[in-house]
Amino acid sequence: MAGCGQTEPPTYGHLLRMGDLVTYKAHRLVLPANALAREYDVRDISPMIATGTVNPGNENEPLFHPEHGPGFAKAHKSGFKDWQITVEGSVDRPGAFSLADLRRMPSRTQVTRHTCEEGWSAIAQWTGVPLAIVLASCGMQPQARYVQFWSYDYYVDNIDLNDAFHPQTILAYAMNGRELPLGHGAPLRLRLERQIGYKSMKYLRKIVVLDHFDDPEGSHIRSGWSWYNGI
Ligand SMILES: Nc1nc2c(c(=O)[nH]1)N[C@H]1C(S)=C(S)[C@@H](COP(=O)(O)O)O[C@H]1N2
Ligand SMILES: [Mo]
Repeated sequence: MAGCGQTEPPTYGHLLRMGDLVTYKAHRLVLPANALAREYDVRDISPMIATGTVNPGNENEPLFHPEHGPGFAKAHKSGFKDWQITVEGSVDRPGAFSLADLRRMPSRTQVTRHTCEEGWSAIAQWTGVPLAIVLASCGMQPQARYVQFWSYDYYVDNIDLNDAFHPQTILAYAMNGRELPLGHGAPLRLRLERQIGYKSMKYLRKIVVLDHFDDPEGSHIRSGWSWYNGI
């Protein structure tokens, strides 16, 4: 299941996109599939600002999604009691998980450095369930190649299976030992420690397992961001 054959980012035949492909191939060649990003001590935790969307329920946010923003605001108001994340696509058992469901699953805690493309970085402790465990519990189908994430704001992105099954790739519900704060992606965010900050999506709503690369409206790479941005 976690065989993780190489899957290449799309280049659309663009010269600049070829750079993505080269970085991707170099990383995949040089780093063992499970090479860990550096982990720090809790004493290294630093202040971290919340950036990008800080409340997807606020209609004044640039990435506010008219269809999903109001639902987020409602869920936030009730303390995410009825919130669920759905998992669908190429899995034997599509399903939905509440926060309680996710907290009952095995967890991983890691102190890691977040690096934003804007040039700042910060160290924080993240706790959550490894994505691999959630995917396995849904029965990944053998033809699956990508895992796509949808947020409550206008944000959709995907990763390959090498990253999806990496031990430090977690669905985080806690930060620095407390519930994930609103600004940092409550109630659930991705932590993808071997890529740059914008790949760690906040405010997760839906996970779709894909056989083929899908680059929908609102994805980063459509607006010119690298699909693979390893650090
Ligand atoms: N849904 C969503 N996820 C997101 C963003 C966003 O605007 N919306 N911003 C990204 C960027 S560019 C960074 S640097 C980090 C910021 O995480 P933080 O707010 O916890 O510091 O989240 C990433 N994930
Ligand atoms: Mo960022």
